[in-house]
Amino acid sequence: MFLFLVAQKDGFAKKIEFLGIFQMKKILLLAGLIPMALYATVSSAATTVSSFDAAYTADYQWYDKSAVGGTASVENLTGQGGNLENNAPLGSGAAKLTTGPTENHDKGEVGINGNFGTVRDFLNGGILSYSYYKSSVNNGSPEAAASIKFDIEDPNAVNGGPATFVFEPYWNIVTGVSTPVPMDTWTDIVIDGTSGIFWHTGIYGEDHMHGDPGKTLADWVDFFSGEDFLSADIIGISMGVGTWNKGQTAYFDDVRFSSGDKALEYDFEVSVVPLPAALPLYGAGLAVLGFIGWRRKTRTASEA
Ligand SMILES: [Ca+2]
Repeated sequence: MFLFLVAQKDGFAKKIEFLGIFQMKKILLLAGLIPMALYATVSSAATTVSSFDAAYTADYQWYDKSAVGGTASVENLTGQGGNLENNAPLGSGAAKLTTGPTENHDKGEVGINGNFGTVRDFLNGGILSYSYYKSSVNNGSPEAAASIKFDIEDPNAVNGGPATFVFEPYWNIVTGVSTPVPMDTWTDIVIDGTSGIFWHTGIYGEDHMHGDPGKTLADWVDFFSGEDFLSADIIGISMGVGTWNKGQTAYFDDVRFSSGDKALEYDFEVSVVPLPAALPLYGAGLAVLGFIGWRRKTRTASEA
């Protein structure tokens, strides 16, 4: 009888132990799957940008190029309401550029340096795109919104730059006609070699255009026919508002560039869920395991 009881108790303990191991595996599996799922939702083809470096550190690394009273930040749109939050183009965050209320020299700007191929590459099927949102709050200029810019350099020309070629939404709603930018709504921009006009800051002896409407890159190739603009290198991409755009709150997101063998997409989001942040989930799993172990001990003790 005593031996039987001991055998039965052992059997019971083994059953509990088996359940314990089974549950432990299930819990660890769950604890492992949850952060993996979180990680998967924030991992896509897009590169997530969660902050701007204070200065250039490396190619393809976004950095702050703001001047004077301009600011650049990555914002969480959750809780902001309206189209800003509810029609956000990619994820729940976006980049934000601001200028102060009084000074024309304020500029909010961020950018990346790198090797983006030649103008020829871009004219041969390249695409540049982004989404922008112009806030009506403190709006000091109906035409201002986040602009997109190429830095272009022709190292083989005497006056080959670098120069900045600037695409501004207000020149491109009706091409070449200054048009107020829609406010409090997200707008998608898609530019290729023959659509989208850019003004430039001076190249090949041409003067800084100071915001005159400009031309498509294909038309600039024709305009600079005495130069080898097709072979010029695209060495930077920037997003900016200002100068001469007071009181702006300009958001942008989902910046894409594809040309030649380059295919870049940037999603501006306050935070990626990093794996260390998932550790509390593992901790919770371990706590449950501890509880099972405690219960097993308690129940085994009560059987004794
Ligand atoms: Ca985003």
